Amino acid sequence: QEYSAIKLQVKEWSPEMAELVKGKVEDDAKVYFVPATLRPETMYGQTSCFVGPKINYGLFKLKEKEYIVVTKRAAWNMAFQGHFFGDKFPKTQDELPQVLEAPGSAFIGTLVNAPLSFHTEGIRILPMESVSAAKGTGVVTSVPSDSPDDYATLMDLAKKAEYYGIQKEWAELEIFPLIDTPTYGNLTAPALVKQLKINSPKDVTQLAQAKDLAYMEGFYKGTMLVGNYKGEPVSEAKDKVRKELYESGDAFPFADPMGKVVSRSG
Ligand code: ZZB
Repeated sequence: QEYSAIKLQVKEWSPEMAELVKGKVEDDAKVYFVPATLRPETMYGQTSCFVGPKINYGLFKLKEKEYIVVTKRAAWNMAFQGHFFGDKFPKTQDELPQVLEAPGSAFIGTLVNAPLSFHTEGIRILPMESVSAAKGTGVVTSVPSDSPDDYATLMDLAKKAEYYGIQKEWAELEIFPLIDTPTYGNLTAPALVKQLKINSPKDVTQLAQAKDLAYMEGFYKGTMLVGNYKGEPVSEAKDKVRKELYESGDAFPFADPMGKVVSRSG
């Protein structure tokens, strides 16, 4: 299965990162967080972007004045897929063009611009404990309308904003309906979270079940309510939105050879 790697450009660093990038990244360079998604058709509904607070991330130089934030493991995969440096191929992970390393916690509060999102003012980098360092890019874009994990995490972040060291409003951006489904209406994730009585991101068994149900219902029975393919079945719109994102340069294809094996085990 192919992931789409979406480019979320940094608009304003968290105070901690603003210090760290000084002298390491040119002032006029572009830096992107790069989540991997299987649901490009839901990108209209991005309300935040998650990192694992304890996971280590690198800032890797992609080309002149362009950097990405992903795990080293993902950067290494990207190197094999031809996304870095045309000429000098890294022989080991240590040869990757990493300019700095930081734990996910350092990024919390960073403001990024998410392609296609209705929140054009930008969305925040927020912590999610269940992000896996061994899958995708270690960065996850959050779509609470259609991803039960994202919805449950955002509810928890808003409830315990102080504990997480975030501003409550960052977790409370408006959730717009994107996809209509016969069984769960137009807000599939909140409906499933309620129906399966999910109270927190720690309810992993129910969340795994909710995720499967949301995937199936969305893909086979969903109809787009927004965007250029409004009125079309999700099964047809998905590839069209993906193609659009690739052509605009806002995303690129990304395969995760190992991630695929672990990913459907939940
Ligand atoms: C946006 C999105 C919108 C997603 C949605 C899902 C849904 P899978 O099937 O297990 O491979 N994801 C990606 N990388 C990670 C990671 N390292 N740790 C935790 N979660 C990760 O899952 C792929 C999906 O899991 C990806 O697609 C991403 O979230 C998340 F409406 O991106 B998705 C019903 C799901 N809906």
